[in-house]
Parts: sequence; C-alpha cells; structure tokens
Amino acid sequence: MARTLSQPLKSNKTTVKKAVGSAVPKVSAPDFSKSPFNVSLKPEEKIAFLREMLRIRRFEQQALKYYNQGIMGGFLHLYIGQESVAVGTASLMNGHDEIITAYRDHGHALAVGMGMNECMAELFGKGTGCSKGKGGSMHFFAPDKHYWGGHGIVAGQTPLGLGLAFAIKYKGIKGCAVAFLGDGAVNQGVFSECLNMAALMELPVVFVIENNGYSMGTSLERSSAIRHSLASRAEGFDVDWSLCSGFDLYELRASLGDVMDKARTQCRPHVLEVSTYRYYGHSVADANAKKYRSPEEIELYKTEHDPITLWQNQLLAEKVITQEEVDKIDAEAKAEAASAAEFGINSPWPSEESIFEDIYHEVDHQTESGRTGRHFFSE
Ligand SMILES: Cc1ncc(C[n+]2csc(CCOP(=O)(O)OP(=O)(O)O)c2C)c(N)n1
Ligand SMILES: [Mg+2]
Repeated sequence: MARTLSQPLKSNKTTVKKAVGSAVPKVSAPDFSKSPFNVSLKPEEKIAFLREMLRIRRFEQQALKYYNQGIMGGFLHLYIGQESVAVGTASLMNGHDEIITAYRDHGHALAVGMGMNECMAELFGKGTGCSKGKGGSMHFFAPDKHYWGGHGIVAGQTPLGLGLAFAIKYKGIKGCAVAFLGDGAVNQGVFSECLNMAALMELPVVFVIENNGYSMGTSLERSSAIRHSLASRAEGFDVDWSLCSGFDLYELRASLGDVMDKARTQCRPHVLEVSTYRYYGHSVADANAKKYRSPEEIELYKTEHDPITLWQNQLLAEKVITQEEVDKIDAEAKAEAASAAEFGINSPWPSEESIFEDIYHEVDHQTESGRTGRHFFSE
C-alpha cells in the first residue's frame, strides 16, 4: 500500500480557533528557523549538522559495499534517509540527557560522537569494535556519550529508556531521556506500559517515534489502527504528544527542543512522532525489499524529501556555505568512512578466551554471586 506523508504539527496542546465570518482560514506554515532553538544557531553549527548527516550516510554506504561483497556479515539495518532525526536530537542534548534506540542505531551512535573506526570495526566483528566485536550492527553502545544502544528486541529499549528517565529524576539531574522507537514498535504491549508509568511517575522521558512508514515489509496502514497519528495514543495515558516532520532539521529541532525542555524542567513525558523514510530494505538481507513498496515511492522521497539535500539547499540559500565547501565536506566524510573500513578489516578478531567475558558483571569481577552462579537467589 502506498505511503502517504503524515501531516505536520498536530498536537493535543494545539488550540484550533474557528474563523468567524470567513470561509477558509489562511494558515501559513510556521517559519521554524525563527524558533528559539534555531534562531541563534551559528553558521558553523549549521554546517556541523550537514557534516554529521553526510558522515552517517557515507559510513553506511561504505558498510553496505563490504556487506554486499560478503566481507562483512551479520545484520545491517541502514538508517539512510533518516539521518536528520539522529543529528537533530544529538544537537539538542545538554550533557545531562541520555538516549537509547533500537537496532537501526548507527546514525544515533555517530551523531552522539562515537568514532567511525570503533563503529566500523564492530560491524566487521573485530575486537577493536565499540562492543569488542560481540554486538555487531544492532549493539553500538557508548554510555560515556550518554548513548545506551542499540537493542534488537522491538520496543525492548522503551522500558530501559523509562529507567534512564527514572534515574535522572531520582538523582535530581536536570536532564531527560530520549527513547527512540519505530512505527512498528508502538504496537508492542510494553510501550503502553511505559506510557502509563511515565505519566504516573511524572518521568522526564521523550519517546520519539521514527515513523518511516514500515515495520519490516508491513506498511503502517496494515499494522496500526490509527485515526490521526500513532502518537495520539498517548492521550489515553495522559501523556502529551505531537507530530513533526523529520525531513526538515529546523522543524525537528524546534519541536523536539521544546519537548525535551519540558521534560527537563517540568518532568512532563511526551511522545513525538516524526515522519521520516528509509530508502533501503528493512535490513540489507531483506529478501522482500522490492515487494511491499513501489520504486516510484522511494524515488519521490529521495528527490523531494531527502533530509541532507533539503538541509544543504537551505544552507546554500542562506549563504552559510558554498557548493565547493559542501563538496569538500562530503569528500572528507567519504575518505573518513573508507579509512574506517580499512581499520575494521585490518583489526584483529576478538580472542577465543574473551568469549565468556562481558556477559555478566558478576563473572567478570568475580563477585560472590559470580563465583557461585547464584545471580538472583541467595539459597
Ligand atoms: C519482540 C520482537 N518481535 C519481532 C521482531 C522482529 N522484528 C525486527 S524489526 C521488526 C519491525 C520493526 O519496525 P519498526 O518498529 O517500524 O522499526 P524500523 O525497522 O522501521 O526502524 C520486527 C517485527 C523483534 N526483533 N522483536
Ligand atoms: Mg518503521
């Protein structure tokens, strides 16, 4: 079933005023570049967003090349087309915020500052990878960068994100937790439980639904009974919600910045549904990649809604950057990705002896429960 672009900006906090005496009220699109989160952005910050998006795309294209050659194995869920969401979110983090996502996690990892080398090595299963080659594509982690992964169980990261928010509140930190999930993940029961607890305990959590229209080969229309949006379900739990376009970095920053602030300062949970799109199959090994959507649909998103092209054109129009500078940044991103692939290929495999390490803290640290194998019971 063909996908329709979701309508931008609706929320349970928006008051729609009826026009008196006129037929159709004129609604002009808000200028998100003037939002408090965007208006004082420096040119170099705007350019940095472009660089980050290009780095993510070139990193994944490089990975795809080696995967197709059979040199890289395991899973590979590409984020290509969705880069603005991760980059926009990371740009709003204040040092006290935490983020967590599902298995489509490369973009978030690079956006929070993980290095291409450790990420690429992880994809090659090498010991120099961020998870020592034992996690692979779905398990990038960098808690030191406030990034908690990388999770393969659909919606499994949502209660963990809730836990991060609980810890933030418990410790009295002025931060928030941002937990990403897909349009398919909203139908997992655990997400509903999270919404209830978030409202009940007034936790500083923002659930960002990256609505790319598909969960594996199933379109949104076939997986969810929706009237207006997926996020509107939050209303039943007394959680605020809103929608925004993820294709435009200004809009994403304006919308998400606002709700992250509200979570930090008022401990108000929020569900933000972001419209986005992935160009590749569910994973690179998706045998049905060409069966559930048309090439025309993909082409439409590539030509009219590509977040990198849109941002690049925006910066060119603002005269913040020249085409030559864009090309240079892109060439640097490609070179960095190629060098990271070299690093990954040339890195050593994890040692055989390390196979039992990094599974249980208790075993690694030889605690009493680790030695006795009694992790959960004392008798
Ligand atoms: C609990 C569980 N059920 C099923 C799967 C298999 N599975 C992996 S990804 C996926 C689709 C999820 O789609 P969505 O949440 O929209 O995320 P996207 O892939 O679009 O980023 C499914 C059903 C799983 N990993 N975990
Ligand atoms: Mg999806």
